[in-house]
Amino acid sequence: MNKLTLLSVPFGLGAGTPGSEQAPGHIYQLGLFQMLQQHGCTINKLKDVINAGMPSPVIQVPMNHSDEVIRTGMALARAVKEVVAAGQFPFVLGGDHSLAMGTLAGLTSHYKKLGVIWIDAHADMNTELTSPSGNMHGIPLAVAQGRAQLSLSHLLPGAGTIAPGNIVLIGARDLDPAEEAFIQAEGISCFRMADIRRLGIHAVITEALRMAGDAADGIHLSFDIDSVDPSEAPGTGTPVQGGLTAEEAREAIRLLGISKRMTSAEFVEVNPLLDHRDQTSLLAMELIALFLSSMKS
Ligand code: NNH
Ligand code: MN
Ligand code: MN
Ligand code: MN
Repeated sequence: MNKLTLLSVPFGLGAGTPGSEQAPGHIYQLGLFQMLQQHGCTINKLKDVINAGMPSPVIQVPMNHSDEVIRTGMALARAVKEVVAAGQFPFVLGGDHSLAMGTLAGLTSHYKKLGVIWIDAHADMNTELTSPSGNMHGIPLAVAQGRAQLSLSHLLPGAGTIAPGNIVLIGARDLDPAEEAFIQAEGISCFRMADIRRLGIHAVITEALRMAGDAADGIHLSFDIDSVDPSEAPGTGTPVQGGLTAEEAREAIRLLGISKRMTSAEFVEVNPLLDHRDQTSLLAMELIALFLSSMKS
C-alpha cells in the first residue's frame, strides 16, 4: 500500500446536531494510534485540516452554515490533492459528511473517472432545492455529480464530477422523495438493507467493487457510521433503525481493504456527545484500524 496520510477534520457544522467536530480528537484519545501500531500500520503524516485562511466562497448557498462548510471543503480539497499528488493514500477522519465535498473535489482533480462506494443509511443526494433539513451533510453526492448549484469546482479549481454509473450506495434505508426519484431515473446502484440481508454482505461488496471500480481509475470509500444500526452505533446525529450489524460493517470494511482496490477513504459522522459509553467511537476506531491493516496485508 502507498504511504498513508491521515487528515483529521474537526468540523461538524454541516450536520443538524453539534458534536461530530469532536470525533477525531476523541478517537485519538481512545487510542487509535496505539491500535494502529499493534496492527503494524504506520501513518506517514498526520494533519489537522481547518478552514482558517480560506477566502469567502464565490457562491452563495442558501443552507445552514454554508460558508463554513464550503471553506472547510476548500481547505480539505487542497490537502487531499497534495496527498494524492505525493503518491500517498489519503484517509480523512471527520467530522460530518459535508466534508466529503472537499475530499471528492481533491480526488477528482486527480482521478478522471473516480468510483465511489458510499456506505450510509442515507443517499446524501439532495440539492439546495430538495433538502428537507437545510443541512449540508445531506447534499455531497448531488454536488459531486454536478447536479446542485454548488459544484466541486467551486471548492477547488480543476475538480471534476462523479458519473452516476460509478456510484454505489450500501445500507440505504432513509431516502427523501427527490433522492429516490433521482436514483430511479439515473439507475444508480443501491444496495438497501433488504438486499444486504438477501445477498449477504460478502456478495454485496464484491458486486460494489465491480460496479464502482470497473470503469474507474480509483475507488473512494465514504463510510458514514449511521450505516450501522443504532443498537451498536448510537453516537451519531441521525440514527436510523434497521442498519448494518457491527459484524457486517467489519466484514464490509475488511473485504474492501483486502481487495487492494481502494485509493482513498473517509470515516464520518461519529458524534461523541450522543454516544453511550464511547460505544460508537470505539467501533469507529476498530473499523479504521481494520481497514488500514487489511489494506497492507
Ligand atoms: N436526507 C436528510 C437530509 O438531507 C438527512 C441526511 N443526514 C445524514 N446523512 N446524516 O448521512 O438532511
Ligand atoms: Mn452521510
Ligand atoms: Mn447517513
Ligand atoms: Mn450521516
